[in-house]
Amino acid sequence: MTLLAGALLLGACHRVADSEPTPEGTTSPVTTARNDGRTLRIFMWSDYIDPAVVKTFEKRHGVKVVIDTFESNESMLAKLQGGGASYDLANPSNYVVQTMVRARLLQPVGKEELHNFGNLAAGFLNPNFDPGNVYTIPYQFAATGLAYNAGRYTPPVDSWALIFGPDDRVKFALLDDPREVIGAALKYLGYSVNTGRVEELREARNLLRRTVRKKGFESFAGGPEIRNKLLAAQIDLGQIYVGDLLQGAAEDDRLKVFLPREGTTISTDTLVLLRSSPNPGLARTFLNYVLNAEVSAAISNYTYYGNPNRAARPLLDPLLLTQRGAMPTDEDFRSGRVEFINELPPGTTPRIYDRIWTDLKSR
Ligand code: N2P
Repeated sequence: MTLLAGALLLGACHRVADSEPTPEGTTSPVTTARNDGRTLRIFMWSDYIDPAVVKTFEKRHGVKVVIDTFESNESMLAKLQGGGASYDLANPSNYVVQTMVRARLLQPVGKEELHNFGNLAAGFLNPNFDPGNVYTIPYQFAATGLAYNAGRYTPPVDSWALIFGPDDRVKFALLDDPREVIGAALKYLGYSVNTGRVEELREARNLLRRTVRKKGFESFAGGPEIRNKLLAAQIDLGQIYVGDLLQGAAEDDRLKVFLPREGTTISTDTLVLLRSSPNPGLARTFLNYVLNAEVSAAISNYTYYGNPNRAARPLLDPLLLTQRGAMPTDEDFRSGRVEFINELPPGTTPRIYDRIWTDLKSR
């Protein structure tokens, strides 16, 4: 219930009727849509699905699923807007969904056709970034934390100061993700991760400039890459999406993660149907499949990400339900300590964020 109550603070509104989850493909038809092609192409965050679940889908439907991965929303958007890639489904975070709608990249998911849509927890339905769930289904989520390998280094405090403070000995990596990096600096300074105030953004930019000039700054990297650097004890600290770290902790229990005391970011990652999808029928069959309780639970039990599926909850690994990074508490949300990244209003603000990022990456 913790997760649900927290998620309700998202600005979600209405409740769907409680109904029994419909098992996919066994006792009921998967979807009324026809399957138009034999290959489904998905553009997804890396390490974000259980390969066994993909294999089962391929076998059951006699199709091939090709998954290409990305490490940030911005790189995903650049590839999709560049054209040329013919994906059926993509996996944007909440805060770029409206950008994709405006760019006419999406078509409705057709939730009426998805028998398993009713499995979703009410707190995740009808979100402010997609009223009525026209274009998105919630897939997974997690907060972003700071991680370390206790075999190499134990942080003296649970604070972003380890990275942004004056100490120059700690070796660290940051996510190659503009909203996460700028968001972390803003949180450290006591500001909102969605601020449009020029003075606050200038302060964050100056802090980040000093930070990437530190001797200890190792690199900008994707989540799984940071996990691997921690596993190999190449860095002391890494900013990381919590699920990516927990995947590593399952392998080596010296890997630890915490949510810094000044607060941190969270986002919901969604699945969307691209307007240019060559196989919208097969894509909807897949959407319905991942909404199945067993399938959804298998995905989160493999990836260690937070799960928005109410019917899947009893099947989740208990570890997931107690991990604060994967499942922030009500108090984390209420206090603003864990803050959702929202889309910035079109205009000058997104350009300021872009400029800060370009400036940092060119240093
Ligand atoms: C998976 C990262 C997903 C979290 N590697 C991004 N919000």
